[in-house]
Amino acid sequence: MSHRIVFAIFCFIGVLEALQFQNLNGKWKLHSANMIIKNLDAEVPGGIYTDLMENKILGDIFYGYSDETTKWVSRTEWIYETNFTVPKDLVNHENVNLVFDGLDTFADIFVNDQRVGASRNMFVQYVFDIKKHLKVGNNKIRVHFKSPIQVSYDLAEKQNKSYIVPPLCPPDAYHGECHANMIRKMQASYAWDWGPAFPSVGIWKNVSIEAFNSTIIRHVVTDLEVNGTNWLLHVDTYLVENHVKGRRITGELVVVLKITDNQWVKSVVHVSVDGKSPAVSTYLAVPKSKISTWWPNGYGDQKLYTLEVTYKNGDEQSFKQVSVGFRTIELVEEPIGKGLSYYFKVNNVPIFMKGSNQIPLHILPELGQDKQRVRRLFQAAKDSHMNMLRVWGGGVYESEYFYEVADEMGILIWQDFMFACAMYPTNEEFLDNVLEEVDYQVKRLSGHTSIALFAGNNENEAALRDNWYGISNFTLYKNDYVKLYVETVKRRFEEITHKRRIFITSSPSNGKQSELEGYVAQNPGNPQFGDVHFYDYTIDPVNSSAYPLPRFASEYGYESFPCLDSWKEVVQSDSDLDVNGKFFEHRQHHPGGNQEMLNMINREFLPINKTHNQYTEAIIYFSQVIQALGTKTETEHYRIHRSTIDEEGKGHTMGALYWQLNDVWVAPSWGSIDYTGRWKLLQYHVKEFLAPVIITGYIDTDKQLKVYVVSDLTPELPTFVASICVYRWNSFTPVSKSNIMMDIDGGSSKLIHTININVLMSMSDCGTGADAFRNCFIHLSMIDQSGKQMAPNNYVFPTKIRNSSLQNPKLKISSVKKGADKIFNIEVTSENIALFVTLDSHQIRGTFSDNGFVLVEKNKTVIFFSENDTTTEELLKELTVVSVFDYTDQS
Ligand code: BMA
Repeated sequence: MSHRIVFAIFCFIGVLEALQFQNLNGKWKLHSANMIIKNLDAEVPGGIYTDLMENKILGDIFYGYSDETTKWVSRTEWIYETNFTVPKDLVNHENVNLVFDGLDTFADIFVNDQRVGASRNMFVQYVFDIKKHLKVGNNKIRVHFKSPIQVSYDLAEKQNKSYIVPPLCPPDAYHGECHANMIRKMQASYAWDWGPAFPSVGIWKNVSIEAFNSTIIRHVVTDLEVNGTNWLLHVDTYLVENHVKGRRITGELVVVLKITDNQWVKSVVHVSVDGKSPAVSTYLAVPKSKISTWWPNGYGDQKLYTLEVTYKNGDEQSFKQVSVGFRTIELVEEPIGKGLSYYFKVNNVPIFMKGSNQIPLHILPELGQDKQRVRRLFQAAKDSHMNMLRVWGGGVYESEYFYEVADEMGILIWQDFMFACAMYPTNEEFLDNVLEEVDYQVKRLSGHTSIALFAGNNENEAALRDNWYGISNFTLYKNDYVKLYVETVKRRFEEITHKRRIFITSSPSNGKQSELEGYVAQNPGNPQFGDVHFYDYTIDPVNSSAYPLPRFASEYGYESFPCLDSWKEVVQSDSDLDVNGKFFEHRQHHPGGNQEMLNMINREFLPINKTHNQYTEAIIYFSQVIQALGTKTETEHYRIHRSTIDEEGKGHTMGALYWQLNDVWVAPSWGSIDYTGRWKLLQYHVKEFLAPVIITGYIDTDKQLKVYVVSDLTPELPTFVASICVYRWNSFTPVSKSNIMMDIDGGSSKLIHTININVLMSMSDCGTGADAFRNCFIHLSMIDQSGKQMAPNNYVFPTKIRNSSLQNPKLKISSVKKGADKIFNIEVTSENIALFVTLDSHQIRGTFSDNGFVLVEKNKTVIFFSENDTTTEELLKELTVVSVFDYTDQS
């Protein structure tokens, strides 16, 4: 196609264009460098495991022990190749670049057998000048990937001569690879305590050729400030380097914010910038009165506006569109208790951050780009009342689409830089590499409305201070820490964001206090400052007094087993479906994790006898119940204490992000949604314990039952009636009921009732002493004056479930009726109060409106949202319902 025709076509659709792009995605060829495997079809973007599976060289790598048997893949060098035709007008441009949005990780790149460059960082976009290598007609690109295992090993060897940068290898239980910290690749691809080692190689993002004479817009980075009655929308436009020696980039940059179809704010900048590092800054003053504010999920709408940036030079024109949500965000650290507060204000409103930690969307990074996968994750987060997700530092910076959906759904993102649970090198080469990464990722991501903050690393301040790796020269490693996260990452971050964005060096950390202590605090987990990560598998997870009182809990949680249907998809034989067997142990990477779960289960429940063939099923069920209950207790504890400052100055907790939302394979893990997409019982509980208003209670160490109402809503709640009912296990009619009429301010927690538990039990005719605790439990509910439910129902158990006199509920699915499209109403009938009633639709995939619930009535209707078309008969055939009683040893 000639230059003129391109011009004419774009004129017709209203855009001038003489730039040219050629997409190189699609079918490539793949060989091992030793040519033992050759001429395979490969897909770009993609990755080696996917390609080998597609070509049947590998079976399903998520099956059986494949993480062990496929280790040769990441020890092999691989070559991706493609041939393509280039038209004359493309080569005629003064600048012709080959652009890889993501190369994983170490590759040499050849165009027509000439080496044009190399890559060393999976998180960087690589742009190679190929003007002199490309010819009209047929061309060839070859990308030769080294083995990441070999490279990281070689780097570690080299380093060892000066000093060791630990950890050398992950714990044996990970079946992982060593020295992930030597390289800039998804750290978890070398295995983690919830994931397998599949250190992929490949062209994991788009690849294209761009051709231009002047420049192209690469990034548009926006940021907001309030100035009186206006929003100041700062717009930094980063243009592509012009390789022509001495060439300045001149032209016009038009920046337009569309407010409505016929209202906009515009800025026109005359550009004349150095061709080497071209960037243009401008701002728009946007009247606040014309704009609807963007709010996090649960606080209002997520109105997004379109910002269009156009660069013009003669007939060359480059265009980029980004979305802007108008909001302010601050991290408030001011004196409180014996330390500093640590909470977010969005649009000046203090907001309790509720949500979870997200691990990579897929262990094969190219599959993490899948839009459906992204949307499902966010939909679950949104439906579960989350307003924040943490993109954790051992994974990847996620796809563009990921952050777009976060903007659209009002889920704020706590964005870690990709450093986790390790010390890192600080030689010049490594730091240069990190600078390129920070530069690219901050420009790519920081304009997103959803991004609340960037964090330097995950747990590395704590690892250093608490000496996880047994190092003897603290100062040496501390200096390295500061060099990397402060002098490199933070400095570059602040240059790009003009210090208008929030940056914290680590999580957990003490925020400003860590800075005062030279960025490595004496106690990075100090509850008086910053955020904490809390894990203790020896405590009783349902006892809230076991939990700390931090300012912000950014990680905490418990493991559970995914359900049997998920395991069935990955076992080699039925004999592997054994909770005490080799396979379950192989997939448990957290050392001692299965035993920890058993201990937690046995403390609370009496699982059916070991010899019973339902034992594995029972343990899976109980593991999910205890995970849900523990995480619920802990999260409610944090929410309760949003308005507390205790005598030691602790409290004012304003964040609860449990670990972890998703999974990367079928294995025991902290995940609330398993790898196959099935919701564990935790996810159903999350929907309730993160509800905007909750009623909750616990029995404190002085035997006082304390009942709280927590409201995250901004306005004051209308007067409500809270009911505290006591039930005997053998009757649907409560034995006592107290109603409390109350008000609560918006954004607060209030203690609405305190009563000695023994007094309550004897008042309720439950008996005396331990007997009373066996016979009864407490049910909490909350309605407004018109009788409308205001919070999910809740419960408090005065003793362990194993000591309670549960009755056989003889649960039944009494009817299934089809509602609207793919929606079914399921009626569950019970003869007695039933605990943690769990429905399962097995082969018919979908979610329930409610699951794992406490049934205090004879009948309950649950809605089932099927993913696929099905019939009532089919559903009825698959459905099962169980409760604690079914899996409890009655002997
Ligand atoms: C924290 C996380 C992860 C880990 C999780 C559970 O340390 O940052 O590294 O998977 O706990 O152990």
